[in-house]
Amino acid sequence: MYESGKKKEELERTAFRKCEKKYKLYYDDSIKNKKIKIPKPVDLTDVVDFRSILDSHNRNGDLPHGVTVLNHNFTSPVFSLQNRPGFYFIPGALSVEKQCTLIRESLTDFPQPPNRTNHNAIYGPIHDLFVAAKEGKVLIEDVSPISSSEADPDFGHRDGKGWTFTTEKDESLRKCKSISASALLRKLRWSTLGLQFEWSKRNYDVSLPHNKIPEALCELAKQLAKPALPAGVDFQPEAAIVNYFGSGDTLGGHLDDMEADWSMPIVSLSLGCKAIFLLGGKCREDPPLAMFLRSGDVVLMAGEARECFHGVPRIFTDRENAEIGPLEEQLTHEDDLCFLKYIQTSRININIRQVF
Ligand SMILES: O=C(O)CCC(=O)C(=O)O
Repeated sequence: MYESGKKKEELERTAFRKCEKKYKLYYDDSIKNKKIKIPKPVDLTDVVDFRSILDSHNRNGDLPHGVTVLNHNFTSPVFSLQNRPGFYFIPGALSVEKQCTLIRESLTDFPQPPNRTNHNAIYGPIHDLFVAAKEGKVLIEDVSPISSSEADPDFGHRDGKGWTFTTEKDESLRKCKSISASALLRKLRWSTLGLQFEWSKRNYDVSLPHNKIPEALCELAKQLAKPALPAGVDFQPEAAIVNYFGSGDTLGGHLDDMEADWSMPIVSLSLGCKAIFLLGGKCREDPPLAMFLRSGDVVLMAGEARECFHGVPRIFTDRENAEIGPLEEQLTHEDDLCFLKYIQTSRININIRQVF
């Protein structure tokens, strides 16, 4: 998924990298007070906005040059780009209720073992991270050696030690390595569902323990994939990557090329704060097209579009630009406030794939 091999200096000079730098979050260092961080202004006039394309299409049937619309039975039209065959954008494809359900699941169920997360390599599998963060728990290193019969097969590198959550403010714990659950939640960058992706090998490791993709997500992805498929061909969701973005987080330009059949789409769902997505060409030298991704938008990449570099150089976490009003109106129940607090400054992307 992440291209290696190319020298850093070569990558820095490409059109894709230049565009990433254009939109990336930089702070204004002319501000004297170091505690106040003001984002540097960025010119967004070249960023394609499919929501406003949708509005004007609904009003008077207008479409900008190079954009076409497919007749599909979704509540929202499906847009495609003449110069990027296989790329589809469905603005507002997910209802606000569905978005909220997926946000809750992405924070509670999806990172549960045997699904792996970026934390596995250091801490091993972590159960109930979101609940632990809500309860103010702390993950501490348990230095008592564990026997091989107790060892969890999913545990990465743990050198005979384990990590456990505690609420105790015991003096003796001061000597242990520890990290708060809320810090871990902020540092959660990805979790994998279904067949587990092994980042170090850049491939799916079918021998790793895994559960099937949850039924509701599987059905949703199958429905959403339809515009990218010929009639009668079905999409079989086998794996998904959930990406979690906080302020300043980016996803560098890459190709998703570890799946066997590139005619099958990647179904990519956006939740939470607005982002900029870059869709490049088949090489990094091709200037990418920048577009906004908002909560509820869905992108499909199939066929030729699977060969196009893409990435996320920016998410907007400030009130004015995040555009999460509908989520704020929906997540008002007391039980939902912790999800609201998280998503007010975060973005979640779920991308679903057929592997074989
Ligand atoms: O966050 C996004 O919208 C894109 C995610 C992506 O490109 C990936 O995980 O491969």
